[in-house]
Amino acid sequence: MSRTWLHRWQLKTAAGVTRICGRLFSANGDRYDLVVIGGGSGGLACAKEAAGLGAQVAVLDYVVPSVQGSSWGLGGTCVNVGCIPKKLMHHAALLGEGIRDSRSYGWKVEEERPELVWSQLLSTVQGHIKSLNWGHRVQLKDKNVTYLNAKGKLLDRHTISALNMKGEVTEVKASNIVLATGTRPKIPDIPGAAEHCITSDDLFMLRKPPGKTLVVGASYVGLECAGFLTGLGFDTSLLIRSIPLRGFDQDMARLIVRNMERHGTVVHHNSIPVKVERLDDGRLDVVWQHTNQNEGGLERGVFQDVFDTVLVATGRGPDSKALGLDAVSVETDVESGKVIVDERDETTVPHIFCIGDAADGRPELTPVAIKAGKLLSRRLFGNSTHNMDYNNIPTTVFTPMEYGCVGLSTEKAINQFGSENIETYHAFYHPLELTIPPERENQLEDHYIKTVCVREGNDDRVVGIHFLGPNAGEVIQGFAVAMRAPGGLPMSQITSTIGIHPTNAEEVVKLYITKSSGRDPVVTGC
Ligand code: FAD
Ligand code: NA7
Repeated sequence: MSRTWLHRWQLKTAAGVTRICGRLFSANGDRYDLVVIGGGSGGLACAKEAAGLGAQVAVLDYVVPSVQGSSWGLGGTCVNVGCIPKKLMHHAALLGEGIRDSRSYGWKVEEERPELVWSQLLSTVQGHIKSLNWGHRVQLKDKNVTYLNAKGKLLDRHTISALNMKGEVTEVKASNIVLATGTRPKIPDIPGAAEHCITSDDLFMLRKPPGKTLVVGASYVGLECAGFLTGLGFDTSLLIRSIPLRGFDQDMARLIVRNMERHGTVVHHNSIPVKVERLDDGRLDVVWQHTNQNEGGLERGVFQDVFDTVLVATGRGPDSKALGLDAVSVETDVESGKVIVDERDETTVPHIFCIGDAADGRPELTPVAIKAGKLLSRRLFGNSTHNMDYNNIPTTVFTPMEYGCVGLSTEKAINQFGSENIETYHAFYHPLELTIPPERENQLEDHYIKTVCVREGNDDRVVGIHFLGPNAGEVIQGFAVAMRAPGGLPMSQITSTIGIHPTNAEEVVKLYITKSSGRDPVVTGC
């Protein structure tokens, strides 16, 4: 531990257990300039930036094992059980499908469908994660950030208790505290769910192949997992309670689900799980119910099937109670449990801040947490007044047919500007590379693009861009830059741009059919 001192003493707890206690001091005295609780995307970025600006910094990171016992190293959700393993598995699924497609391009591939060796995929994914865990530790060391693998809890407005795996408690004093503790999966309150179901915290380290899998929940996490499991060759079903991708543009969400069905995922709409039981052979017997009781099924809309794995992706939430927020009067939202913050990311208590997924009302995305963390440190230690701009944040859903978007959904645009002021430019298009393999034919017509615009004088101002197709994230990233132009992005700016041919991104600059014209938006050819 660099440039820190640990003074230790022993305490008898109420239970009579002896605990090693101590106080951790920074090099400059009895307080750190900054203590960050949570070593994920936001916390690490914030800590490193502050240290680079000369602050004395400590980071506490601790992973409470999942209900099924999964645990991981430094780096938080994104690195260990989020973006990174998800994207690698999505890519593995695309590669498998690419091998199949390659036959149409002249490659001699004997198998109808190449076989996945799950253990090899797992070791590749986990190997990469371990290298990232190590990289984060090295970066903290290089920047003289003190790292404690310990669970943080606020004792007072400037004191944190840090409990490590051995049960030892250290007290750490800080002038500023940043909460960057993220969220964890919620498990539905139905019989058998906690005992037998896994979450995304377990999926990426499953020792056995998941086999026939039921995914419960239609957030992006649920859809992405169901999508890549299908692509990897597992028999996969999905339960959707109400609408898919709540909060996203619903035209796009419907097309994504239609495409997933054509791609092979069995989708049960308007369905909720009722119970999960383990059979003698280890498989899981699941009963679910149609929310419309008049549907068919066993009786009054009740259905049943047996699965090897049940993955619940039914939302995420923070563990605010464990942080001791009540003791220091940091306010949280009653419903979400997330920490209430102002535009400077400050909580209801001065000098205590919250960034990333644990903060109320913030988009739950890694680059958002990272940028917020860096900007906060620059305000605290670099004389900056620059706040995070939470508008026009692009994102991508990595379903088999990817969906990238930036700006407003149609629903939000109508809500904000009124339907009479909205114009939409749209097109169904066929990605050239997918028109060749016959296996892709039934999915071709799902590729769709739209720009949502506000009518302004002679031009339309773009307030949302939505792209369904290959490499959607790569396509949308550039358009997101354009959306941030001062004064906004006129539609004429997009349509006057020359396309790059032949690409899928050029279909955005070729948009010309408006929804109000009522014309068929199917475009073909060059
Ligand atoms: P986290 O990264 O969750 O880090 C919080 C850390 O704090 C964790 O290590 C936690 O164990 C630790 N902690 C919690 N409490 C304490 C405590 N009391 N003491 C010490 N440590 C504590 N985002 C994208 O941008 N792109 C994607 O493609 C994407 N895919 C995702 C896929 C999945 C399956 C999931 C679940 C998420 C995905 N996300 C994606 C979201 C992204 O992972 C999060 O937005 C991001 O990790 C949030 O960063 P954070 O710093 O707020 O929290
Ligand atoms: P969300 O967005 O909170 O979604 C959770 C999903 O799980 C959603 O489809 C829910 O259906 C569904 N759900 C929740 N409880 C149940 C039960 N009991 N049974 C069946 N289905 C259920 O998920 P995330 O937390 O993963 O997403 C985090 C953020 O990502 C989110 O805030 C967005 O900004 C993007 P519902 O729609 O409620 O009917």
